[in-house]
Amino acid sequence: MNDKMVNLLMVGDVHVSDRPPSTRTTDYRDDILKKLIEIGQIAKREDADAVVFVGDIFHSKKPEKTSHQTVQAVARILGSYAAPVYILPGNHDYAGRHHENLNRHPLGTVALMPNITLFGTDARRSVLVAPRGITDATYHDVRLIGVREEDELSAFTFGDDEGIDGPTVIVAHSAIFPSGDAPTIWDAWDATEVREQFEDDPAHVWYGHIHEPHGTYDVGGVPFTNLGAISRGSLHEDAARTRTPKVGMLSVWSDGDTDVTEIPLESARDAELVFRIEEVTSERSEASEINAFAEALSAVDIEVFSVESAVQKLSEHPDAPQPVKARAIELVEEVT
Ligand SMILES: [Mn+2]
Repeated sequence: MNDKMVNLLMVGDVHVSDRPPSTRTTDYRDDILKKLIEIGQIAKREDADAVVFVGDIFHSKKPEKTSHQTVQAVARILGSYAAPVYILPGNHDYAGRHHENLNRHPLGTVALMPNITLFGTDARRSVLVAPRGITDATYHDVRLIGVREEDELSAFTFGDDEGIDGPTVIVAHSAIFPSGDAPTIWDAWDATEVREQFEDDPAHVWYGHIHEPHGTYDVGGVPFTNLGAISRGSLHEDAARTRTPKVGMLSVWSDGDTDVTEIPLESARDAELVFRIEEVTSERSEASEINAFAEALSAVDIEVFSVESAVQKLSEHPDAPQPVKARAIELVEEVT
């Protein structure tokens, strides 16, 4: 039977920040807040059963870098959504492997809003989302299982927990790439490797963390989707100047079929208005020095995909002049 669905409004990396990334104009924070407001309007208009964030709500997990004013603005906007909000914390939202410390970070404060639930944490790995207004027992809730950035591939393995026989959606903040596209320099996963972990097939795999959209693609009968970040933080991203930020409505039918509807954000402004394109071009020579420095560092064994470890290695490096260190740390923080 295929006659009832749960509509999940899926939102990619957000990266709210008081300070704009170096490539962006000063309106960066307000641009993102407008997108978050628009997402609430879309959820209402499309009658979403839930809004699901796939990680990295804030760019900096540090309280001293993310102001109370910004945290409160995010809390107020997400708290005003008519639908329940489920948030998978991303690597920018907490110190790696330490979910118990989320109460020290901006996201822990946002999660105090009564309609917001964190999942994918040690305390709450999965959540059940019910179709709104439906109490008929013949319809099944959809289970969302969170996979975190620091998790191993085996985290994608899941079983039928007792009493749960509705569809399962894997929501991941992970470096997954379509088959054959995974860059070798990163600790990235080929979607085929992820697919091989499943004992029972999930209805869908939806992931964030990679800011460039991969769209929806089939991996051995399981659909995978990444629509990219809703912010455009970096010109390093190939498509940053041309893509329109999108969210996606993931409709999950009770028999496990899914549909994805991509919804472009109308509040997103043209790239020419949000990027400091001319200034950034003139800063390229500075960037190339930093690239040379980063290359030298690659001789050292750095786990490049972990921002924390890379920043720590950079800040401890004896040969780097202070301004270069500071700038390099900024760039590293912008990458993921
Ligand atoms: Mn991330």
